[in-house]
Amino acid sequence: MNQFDAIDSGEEVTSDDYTPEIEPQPTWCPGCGDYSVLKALKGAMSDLGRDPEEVLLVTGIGCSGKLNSYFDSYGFHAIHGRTLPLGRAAKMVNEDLEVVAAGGDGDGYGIGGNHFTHTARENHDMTYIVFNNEVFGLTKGQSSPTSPKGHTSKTQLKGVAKDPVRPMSLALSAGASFIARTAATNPKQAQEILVEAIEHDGFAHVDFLTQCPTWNKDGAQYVPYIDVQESDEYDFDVTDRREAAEMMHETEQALYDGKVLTGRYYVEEDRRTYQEEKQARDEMPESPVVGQYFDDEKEWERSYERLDRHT
Ligand SMILES: Cc1ncc(C[n+]2csc(CCOP(=O)(O)OP(=O)(O)O)c2C)c(N)n1
Ligand code: SF4
Repeated sequence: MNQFDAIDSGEEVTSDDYTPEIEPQPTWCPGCGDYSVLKALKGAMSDLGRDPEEVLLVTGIGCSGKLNSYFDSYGFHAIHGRTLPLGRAAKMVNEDLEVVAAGGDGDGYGIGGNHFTHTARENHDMTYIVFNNEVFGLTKGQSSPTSPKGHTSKTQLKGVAKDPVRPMSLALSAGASFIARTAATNPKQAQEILVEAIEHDGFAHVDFLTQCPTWNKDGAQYVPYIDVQESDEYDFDVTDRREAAEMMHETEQALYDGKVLTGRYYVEEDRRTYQEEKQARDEMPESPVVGQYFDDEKEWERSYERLDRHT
């Protein structure tokens, strides 16, 4: 039994359970792709029957970071680029918690890029949604790590001189065990992919293409998507690392040629999560540490004694 079993009221969980009682008027621009992420995430949680009390949503700084103002679960609005270390820490002390981290491409692949590679490497059991709109939205459209080479903005008047980050390839080489790309224009697939990502035991990375009609009118995010699992044109094994790498490479190039491919790219089921690795080494208890805070007074007295020794 986990600590959340008592919460289960037996009633069906619906998307509305994730809507704040006093619902704020979203400050996202009309037509912004971020609305789709909110809808897909609420839908995924209700498909999974997860109560809001069992869920922690950690968001970064950016338009995307406003997600937890409109999503009623436990929430933490982290500083820029720091969703993953916070989410990891929460999951380490309370593994019954469903941890979802979410932020923009600037947040995740730029300032938080180091955390991205190491969280993937360690295979923490959590879901990471990156709103990939290819610009810094909140700070008014500067070029971001996923902006195409040559992209012009107020700070890049002569066009970006760098090649863009290839996020799925990066996640794969770093060691993520579930990698997918979906698009705001594809709400059904987005919701299904989020269900699979959240259910996955290990680090699940979802590159979510979100259009920014205010600052990135030329992005490929508006082009109708192709689902690589549905299309006869593509045939690859999502459990085969080499085949997945080739498909990712093709997909990430295609985006910059104006063709949007989406789907599941890599799924590795049999790898231990970081929590399991630590438990196998007797470095982490089987039951959540957060529970011991309430159950085992002595343990905490001992740790306070240890603290005293350092003062
Ligand atoms: C340490 C730090 N550096 C810079 C900023 C300024 N800043 C706020 S949001 C943002 C970019 C957001 O872009 P992105 O992560 O792509 O999210 P979006 O707004 O597009 O959803 C920046 C640079 C900040 N808040 N903190
Ligand atoms: S600036 Fe772009 S990303 Fe931000 S809310 Fe508006 S459309 Fe969305």
